[in-house]
Amino acid sequence: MKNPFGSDDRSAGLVRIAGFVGVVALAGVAAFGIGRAVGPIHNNSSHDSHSSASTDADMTEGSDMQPGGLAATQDGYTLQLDDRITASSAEAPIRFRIVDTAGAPVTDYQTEHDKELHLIVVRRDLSGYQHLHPVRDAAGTWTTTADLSRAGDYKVFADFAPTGAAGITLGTDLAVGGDYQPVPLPAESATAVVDGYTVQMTGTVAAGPGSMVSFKVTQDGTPVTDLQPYLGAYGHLVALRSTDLAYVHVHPGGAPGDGHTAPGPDVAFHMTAPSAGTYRLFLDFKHGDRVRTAEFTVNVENAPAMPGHQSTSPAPAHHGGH
Ligand SMILES: [Cu+2]
Repeated sequence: MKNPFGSDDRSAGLVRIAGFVGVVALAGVAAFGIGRAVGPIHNNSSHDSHSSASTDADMTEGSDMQPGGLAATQDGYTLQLDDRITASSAEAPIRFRIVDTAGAPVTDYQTEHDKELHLIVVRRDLSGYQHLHPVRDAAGTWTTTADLSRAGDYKVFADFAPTGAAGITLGTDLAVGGDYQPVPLPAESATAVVDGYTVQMTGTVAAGPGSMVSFKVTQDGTPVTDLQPYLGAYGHLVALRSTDLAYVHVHPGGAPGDGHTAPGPDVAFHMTAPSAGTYRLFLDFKHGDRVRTAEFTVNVENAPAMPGHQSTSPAPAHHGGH
């Protein structure tokens, strides 16, 4: 690890994310209720029906902020691992299926970011992040290998969209036998170093509507302007909440070939945080024909108290764009 003894020193932080948690809670409850009724929680068409819960149109963008990955079964789909316990190995096999309510493996998927399914494997202490692309057979069984050389409890996320359904992220547990020595989360930082690249994060994310965050990639002090497309973008970002590994959806801010998105040095994303707390961000980018992952610890702060509520802390200067 880059910083195995990293403290949780919030004063070191450069990145502050303000969120309107109060309003988010209202919008979230409405979105969740509707989502249960019609199926997918990512149903964007549910926006209008709860807009009265908010005084700001931006706040109604909330259904997409419902975090995924917290359940192995959701919206009628189940992530089924063949083996929930495995021996440590640098090339540990992982086999799984996505099954429907009848137990039948799903074999029809939509392509998202160039792939039918994205598999994220990470240890519970948020170390050892891996973004994998398993291969599916005709019967619907997915296979890949992961580096599970270190013992511990792992979380496996499958991010996919069945044909005719909304995107969904299922999460399940995978135990790797041996002596588990969890490492503390590295301290908050807007700068990450990986493979000789330095990546600087800028931007403030509001919890409700989402905001743009940007990452500048430099190599030996020189901005990298020839990033290679990876998964249909110049970067792929996953954010996980440290308390429960909630999987936060992040969308690229532009695509290669769209006429205005440059191949670096800056890569932008639209991101939301579902609550205050500490998050780990994993940015995959491709350069020199290799995919590299820059990791950031970000502390998301609570929004100022809503009108009518008491607060003892001074109001932050920044109100998430208002
Ligand atoms: Cu992927």
